[in-house]
Amino acid sequence: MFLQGCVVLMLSGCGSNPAPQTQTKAALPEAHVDPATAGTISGKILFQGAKPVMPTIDMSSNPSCERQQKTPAKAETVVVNPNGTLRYAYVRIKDGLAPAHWAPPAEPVKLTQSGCIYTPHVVGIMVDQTLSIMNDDPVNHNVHAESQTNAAWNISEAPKDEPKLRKFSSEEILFPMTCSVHPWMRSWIGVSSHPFFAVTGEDGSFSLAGVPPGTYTIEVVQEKLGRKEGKVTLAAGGTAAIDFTYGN
Ligand SMILES: [Cu+2]
Repeated sequence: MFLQGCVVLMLSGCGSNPAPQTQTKAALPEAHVDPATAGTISGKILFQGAKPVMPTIDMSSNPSCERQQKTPAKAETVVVNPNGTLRYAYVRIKDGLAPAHWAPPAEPVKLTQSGCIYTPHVVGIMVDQTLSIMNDDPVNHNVHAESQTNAAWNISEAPKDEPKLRKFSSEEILFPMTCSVHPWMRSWIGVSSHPFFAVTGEDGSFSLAGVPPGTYTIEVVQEKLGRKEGKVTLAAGGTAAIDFTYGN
């Protein structure tokens, strides 16, 4: 649904794009999707084998964090859903789109620090889209973007502070967002140059809507289990399916 929203926004919002910031972007034509021929690529990220057991996060070094957990929080490094799929897998079109500049949605993507945990655990955002980082906790956090293609940064955020707003100027998939105060805090950020990405949820599925017809390389990135890719061909106005399987 989110992806569909991106495309609709881009189709209607091209006139209000911010000025291109780099020569590369300036040289690219604005993306255009013909709704009459666009289709959907969908699938599931499966996990076979013994489900990994995630350790309980030790927050004893910071009682005010620990007090916020009704039950001890578990790490989210590998989360296998009850239906045998993987949660928090980042899926995207890696290759196959015509070169174009895709304008980001105007609305920010939110990343919240709550109970001394980053939510969501994996964040998908577009190049030049605003990331709004909130601190819902009664403690200081130190938001550290450990990006490599994009310039890394590290900012402190006081309890209930105004959201910190940041953008990323280059595609980069994935990099960790950590907290210098609480070493267990870690989310992963995927910065995409186009809107065709998704993060799997409780059913492990993804759906990339509004995709122009073509042959595409689809990539899955999981923070611990690594990258996988496969090819799909999407007919005009059609649907295409591709599943990926991780496991041990
Ligand atoms: Cu923190």
